[in-house]
Amino acid sequence: MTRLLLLFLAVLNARLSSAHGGLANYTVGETWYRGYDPDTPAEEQLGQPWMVQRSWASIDPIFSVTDAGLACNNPAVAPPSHIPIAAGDNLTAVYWYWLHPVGPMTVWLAACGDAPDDSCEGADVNALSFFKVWEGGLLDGTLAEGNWYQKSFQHWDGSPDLWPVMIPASLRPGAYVVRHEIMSLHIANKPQFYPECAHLTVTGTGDALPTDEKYYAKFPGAYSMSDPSINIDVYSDAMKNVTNYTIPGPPVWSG
Ligand SMILES: *[C@@H]1O[C@H](CO)[C@@H](O)[C@H](O)[C@H]1NC(C)=O
Ligand SMILES: *[C@@H]1O[C@H](CO)[C@@H](O)[C@H](O)[C@H]1NC(C)=O
Ligand SMILES: *[C@@H]1O[C@H](CO)[C@@H](O)[C@H](O)[C@H]1NC(C)=O
Ligand SMILES: *[C@@H]1O[C@H](CO)[C@@H](O)[C@H](O)[C@H]1NC(C)=O
Ligand SMILES: [Cu+2]
Repeated sequence: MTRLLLLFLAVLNARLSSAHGGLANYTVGETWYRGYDPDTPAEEQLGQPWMVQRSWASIDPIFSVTDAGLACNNPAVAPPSHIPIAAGDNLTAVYWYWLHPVGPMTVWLAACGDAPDDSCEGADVNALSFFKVWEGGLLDGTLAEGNWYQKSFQHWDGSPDLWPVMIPASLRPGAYVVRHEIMSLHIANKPQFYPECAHLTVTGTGDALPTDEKYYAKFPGAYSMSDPSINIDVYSDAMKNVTNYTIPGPPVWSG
């Protein structure tokens, strides 16, 4: 009895923890870039010449808006390589599965230096100034039952969940940290944050960066539990029929 119960609990626990997830790979056109895999030993991945993503130790969410891992997850060990991409091209984030339906998804960039040959390897991601280049929230319907981008990007047929986002065409060339974040709000007043970061070398002929301070944010720092879009119970009577959702953080800079 006890053994069976323990076995059952172990299986249940594996199921529940696999309900979380993260950003596994990136694609640019037909080219795939391998991300960090928390199920593979760290020593087989950290420092490998092909690695383009900051490391993340587990698929579990971050629960606190003041966690240092809100920037680029934990422990966010810097990779040696950068993904080359032209401004104006799409970077696609690949998730092998995603199960949570409620909450916004955002993509951010932070410049690591001014020269095109600069690297993000030495960057302190908690000190970088990130600006948001894309966001997807409630597309239609209600907070509780509506069609969030987070719901619409999921596939249930075993094919990967793809999240394509354009790098602004006018962006100044250089090295950038790209930060993808899924915020899951399916548990009342207990937001879950799933950030992952990679390093980019952006090429192009543009010279733009946001000039207005209102576009910039740091992690932690960008979010607060006093934000009604973060500390929210979407299933409460007061909220469940609401059909608008204000995505937290600064406005999107589109170049
Ligand atoms: C995707 O990333 C995983 C690790 O997260 C890796 O095992 C796999 O080889 C990658 N796929 C491709 C096509 O690069
Ligand atoms: C490129 O990304 C944009 C979102 O920024 C998306 O609307 C568009 O469908 C993507 N294009 C391709 C070819 O995936
Ligand atoms: C929410 O909408 C449902 C269906 O229209 C309705 O039955 C319910 O009374 C509404 N709840 C509130 C709090 O407005
Ligand atoms: C919906 O819009 C109203 C009016 O702008 C705003 O006060 C409220 O916070 C919004 N609701 C959500 C959940 O973002
Ligand atoms: Cu989860």
